[in-house]
Amino acid sequence: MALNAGGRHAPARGALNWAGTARSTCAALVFVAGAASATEAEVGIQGMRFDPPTLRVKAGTAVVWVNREKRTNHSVRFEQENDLESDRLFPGETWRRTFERPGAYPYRCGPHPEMRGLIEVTE
Ligand SMILES: [Cu+2]
Repeated sequence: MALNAGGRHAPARGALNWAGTARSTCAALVFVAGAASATEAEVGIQGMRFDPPTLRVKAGTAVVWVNREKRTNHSVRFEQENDLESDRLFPGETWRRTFERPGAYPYRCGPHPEMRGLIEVTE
């Protein structure tokens, strides 16, 4: 009896497992699709600060700096990478850089070196 019951129920359980797997796969796909639209992250520049000063993103993320000042212009300057620097960002202007490789990317503002920020890129 136990064997019969097991024999009868085993396929049903298998089917449920398959359904369960299919469901999680779907959920994973939805999650990935949601994450895909989030491969952009923003750093505001306001009050002579980068906000947030430290931003952690996944590799492949485009970081967009937005100057939200009323008058002051700034830049985004990576001195440790051949002094890669954005143009001056006037109020309302943006600059974008995509980070493909994991690592730590410190930067500062060209005209205001005391303004510092860090992008941490993870796998
Ligand atoms: Cu500045």
